[in-house]
Amino acid sequence: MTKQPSHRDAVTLGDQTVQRGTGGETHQTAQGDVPTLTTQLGVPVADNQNTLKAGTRGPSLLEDFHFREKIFHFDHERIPERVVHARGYGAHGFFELTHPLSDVTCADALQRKGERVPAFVRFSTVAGSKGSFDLARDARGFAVKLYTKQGNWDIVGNNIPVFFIQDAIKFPDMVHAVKEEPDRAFPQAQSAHDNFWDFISLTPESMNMIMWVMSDRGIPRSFRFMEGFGVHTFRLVTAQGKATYAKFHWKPKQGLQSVVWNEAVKLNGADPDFHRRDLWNAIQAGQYPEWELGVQLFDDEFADSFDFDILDATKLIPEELVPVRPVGRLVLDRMVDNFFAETEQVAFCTQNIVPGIDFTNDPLLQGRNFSYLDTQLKRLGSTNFTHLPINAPKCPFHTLQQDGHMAMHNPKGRVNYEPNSWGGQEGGPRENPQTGFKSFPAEVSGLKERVRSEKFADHYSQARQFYKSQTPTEQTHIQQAIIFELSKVETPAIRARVVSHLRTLHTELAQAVATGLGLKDLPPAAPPARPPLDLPPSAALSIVKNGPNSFAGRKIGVLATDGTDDALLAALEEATKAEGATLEIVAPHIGGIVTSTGRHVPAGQRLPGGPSVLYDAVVLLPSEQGSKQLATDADARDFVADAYAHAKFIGYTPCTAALLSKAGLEHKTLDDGFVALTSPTTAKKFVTTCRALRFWPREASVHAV
Ligand code: HDD
Repeated sequence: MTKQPSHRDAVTLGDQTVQRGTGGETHQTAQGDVPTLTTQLGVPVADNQNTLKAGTRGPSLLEDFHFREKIFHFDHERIPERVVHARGYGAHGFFELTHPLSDVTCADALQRKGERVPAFVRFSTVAGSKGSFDLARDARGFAVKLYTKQGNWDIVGNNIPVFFIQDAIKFPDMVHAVKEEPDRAFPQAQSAHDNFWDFISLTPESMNMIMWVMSDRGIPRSFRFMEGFGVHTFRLVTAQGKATYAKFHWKPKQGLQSVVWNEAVKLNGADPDFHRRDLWNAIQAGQYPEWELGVQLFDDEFADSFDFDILDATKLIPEELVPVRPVGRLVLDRMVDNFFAETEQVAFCTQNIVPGIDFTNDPLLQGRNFSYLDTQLKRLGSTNFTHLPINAPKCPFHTLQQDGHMAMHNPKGRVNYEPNSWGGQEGGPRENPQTGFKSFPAEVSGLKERVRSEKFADHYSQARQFYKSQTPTEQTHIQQAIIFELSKVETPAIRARVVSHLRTLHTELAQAVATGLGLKDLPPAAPPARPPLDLPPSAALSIVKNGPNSFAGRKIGVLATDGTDDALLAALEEATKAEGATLEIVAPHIGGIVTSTGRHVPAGQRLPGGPSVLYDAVVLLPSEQGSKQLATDADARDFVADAYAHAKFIGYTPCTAALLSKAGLEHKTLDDGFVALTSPTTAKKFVTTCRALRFWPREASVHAV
């Protein structure tokens, strides 16, 4: 057989010199600093483009070990996604103690002011699968792993301080109900369907959580702008064995912020990765997000006097009753090197606690302590998942556990059992009654039975309190969210059953929802197991009341064209930077624009790919000529109309009248959410105005347009 001539030669493509392979494809070969590709076992690879064949057009040969290894490994790339919280995004950082808690706990990480421990945090949605979109209406996971000197401590929380159910035995039902329906496999990442609301309508203990998820907490603007909560009551324990109850809070230094529902719907199309991209961009830009860890501390006396059971995870303790005491700061300053190795393989377990921290008898927490360890085995495939670098402790550790799939640390030497009589170093690690973990010796008594405490029976009071604590804008959002969701429910009886619960919870809310659903008669109120209390509002429960006092970390979208006023743009750039915010040019072409002074400014987005939902505020800054062109462009019209409808602050120049009018807005009727940019000094005023984040007074009129 004659050998075919080789087509391998060097060609220049753009700014790169590359090899051309026998199929005409281009690729680089190892030279200089470029390392040689190898098999898993280090054998150098000569050709990564062609399988080994018998003859140029001949059959592929089984002998090709490089091909077989490559495909074999590829075939096994996927591991089961998490049964809940499948879609998530993680980052590294540290926890720094600012206010030691040595008076209430011997936990090593909480002793010395200024001391830092490494941290890894994974944020997530709950219901959607791994590839679902970020702006689902859902709770968000907020799972923190602290690599302390006494072992790993996981606080596996959410951005909502309460939960749907009181007992872990109901978790599979609750999750089945919210996930896609099993026959049709939809809807994906949405609670707006019959099964979910059917379950909810039969589970009144979920009412408090429902208020939270239907509020704007269910559609956060970014992971950086949401709170985190440990949810359960835990125990802090001193070396002397004194215990104090504790609830954990993470408060974002960046302030709270959410989007509106219509924006969320559009964001999911415009950028399904909106939240993960936001975290990535912020950390890469050195804008490290930060949260303050706080604790609510209380004793048995408070627990006994409190209206609810502190073991009931569907209830919170208002901050007005027990203030949040600051403890430290969590800073995320490094993205992962590899998503799979770290974010996908990180294994959080509620059972991961350290000396000085302990569980309580919360029946949800007790059940979780089984579930997480179990699920990691299924997901990661081996009891040795703790050997993965992301899961391994960063302090010394010595176990006598051995073997199993993928064992990377086995005991050294002869001794793998205890007690043994070898003594000293040779005898291996031994238990340590002084420093070892000791469970708080809580007294236990009672009959063995499947029951729930009477004190768990009030399901409406805190839900009502939450609703009452919101601003009118936020209350409207809750009403609209429930109307939206129930309008997707096909079974009228389910809708009516939910409204019955709402009626027990808050009559006006029930009435608004009933009207929105077109229900002729308000269904009777659901009979409560315990008459609801009328609790006072709590300001800490509202997002709007806890916004930032700065526009830092937010993003302005500037709609610009060739000829855009350079002085105004430069002033905006400066004011934005001074505020710690970012600015992105949205232009007719991705190549960017040339301003009035001939300066070339690159574009961040081409207009059709850069709708205003991607930004916290927008500026309309085209030239006069550009403005005329944009006035004929549907994407430009939507850019303006959406920014207006989503109550965003809008900066504009006089020449944009035609564009505004296409979006249904006239100069003379513009509200206070618009700032005219007439001189460079007004640019600063615009950015300062944006600190309020949204111009909420506009919202009521938006629906009337
Ligand atoms: Fe859970 C994952 C938070 C109740 C069973 N849960 C998971 C994650 C978070 C939470 C943040 C993702 C962790 C990560 O990023 O890897 N879960 C909560 C909160 C709850 C809660 C705040 C109530 C207070 N969970 C809960 C119950 C059970 C589970 C009652 C079971 C009885 N959760 C799991 C799980 C998951 C999980 C099946 C799926 C993937 C994983 O654990 O690692 O074990």
